[in-house]
Amino acid sequence: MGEEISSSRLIRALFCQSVDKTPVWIMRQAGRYLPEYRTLREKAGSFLMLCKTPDLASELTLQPIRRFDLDAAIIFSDILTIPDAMGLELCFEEGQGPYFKRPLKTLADIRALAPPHPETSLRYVCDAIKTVKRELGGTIPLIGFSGSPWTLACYMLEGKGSKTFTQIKRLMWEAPLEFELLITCLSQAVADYLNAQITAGVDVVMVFDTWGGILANSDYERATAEPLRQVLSKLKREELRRKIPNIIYAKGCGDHLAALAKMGWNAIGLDWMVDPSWARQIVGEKVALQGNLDPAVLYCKEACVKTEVQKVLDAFGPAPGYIFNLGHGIPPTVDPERVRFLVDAVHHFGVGENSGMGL
Ligand code: 1CP
Repeated sequence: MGEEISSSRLIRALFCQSVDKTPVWIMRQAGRYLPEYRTLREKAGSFLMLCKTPDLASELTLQPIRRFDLDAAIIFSDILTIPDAMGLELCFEEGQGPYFKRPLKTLADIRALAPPHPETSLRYVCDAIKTVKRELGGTIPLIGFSGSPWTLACYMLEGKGSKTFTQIKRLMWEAPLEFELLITCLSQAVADYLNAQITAGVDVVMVFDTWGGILANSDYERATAEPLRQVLSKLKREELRRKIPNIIYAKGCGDHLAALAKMGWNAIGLDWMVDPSWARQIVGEKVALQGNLDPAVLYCKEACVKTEVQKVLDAFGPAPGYIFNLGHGIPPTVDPERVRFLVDAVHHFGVGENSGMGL
């Protein structure tokens, strides 16, 4: 079983080895665009109930795998589970995004924080991982994930989503000591959480630095680059002789690709604003790249999806070390049939023998 996973397309591509076909998976591949997700969410009553019930989280992880010929599963959860386990109390209300009942309001709130114990307060994620691994039976790899320390801190100060996240920036500039305390605590929390997911059985770990791109160039190093380095230095790279590759998704961070490559991530996830051949030049041949189709393409007719997929494949080229994905998560109103077309088009037009699907 371990052998099969280590020779899967995704794992081989993450280690920059050759593959029979370009691997493809999709950020947020489980979610609202799938009718079977909406049905289960309605039955469960809330998003959090889905995350915290291992059988439901496992079922949701597998839904897109049953429908499409995907090369990886990603555990159904959310990046906001760490702050929830730290006592901020994650809530979801219909028609609203996620928010925290108790966001960090004072410097004393920050000083009182401690990294959670993933084996207890995030045990539901580890249990869901074990169930999914059993269900997958060694067919395709399972990806575990966390938000980056900076991205988590953005939500913890603001209490909810934002375009500007001014609260965390104020803290960073006005109270550098407490900022440092918060980021250091989160770096430990992220590393512990990912290591617990590795112990539970994930084959790959991915860190989402969704908000690294809102930082001024001069703040990037201390706010997100150094914490990411801390996480990476604590991250297990092997578990029971299985090598566990890692991916950093760095939205809006095209300017920092050289720094990210130098940190030692196995792969970097790119958004659609980055030119693939330029990115390849910057990161060299030893770092895999993942991405970066504009998610909006999925609203187009099939012929157009096909053209845009081919453009992305051509831009990354045939060299080993490439995984097809969108540049960000799939929007909730996309037609699942477009996703099927996309996945099959990647396998058809990517590297390897064409499978004759009549595209
Ligand atoms: O039914 C619903 O209304 C919930 C929608 C939903 C889903 C399906 C949310 C709320 N999270 C998720 C699952 C989720 N989130 C996954 C599942 C695995 C997968 O199939 O990929 C993953 C990997 C995430 C990661 C996540 N959550 C990120 C990082 C990636 C990214 O998209 O940038 C972020 C920033 C979040 C926070 C979050 N959770 C949910 C929403 C709507 C948001 C964004 C909030 C905001 O910024 O306004």
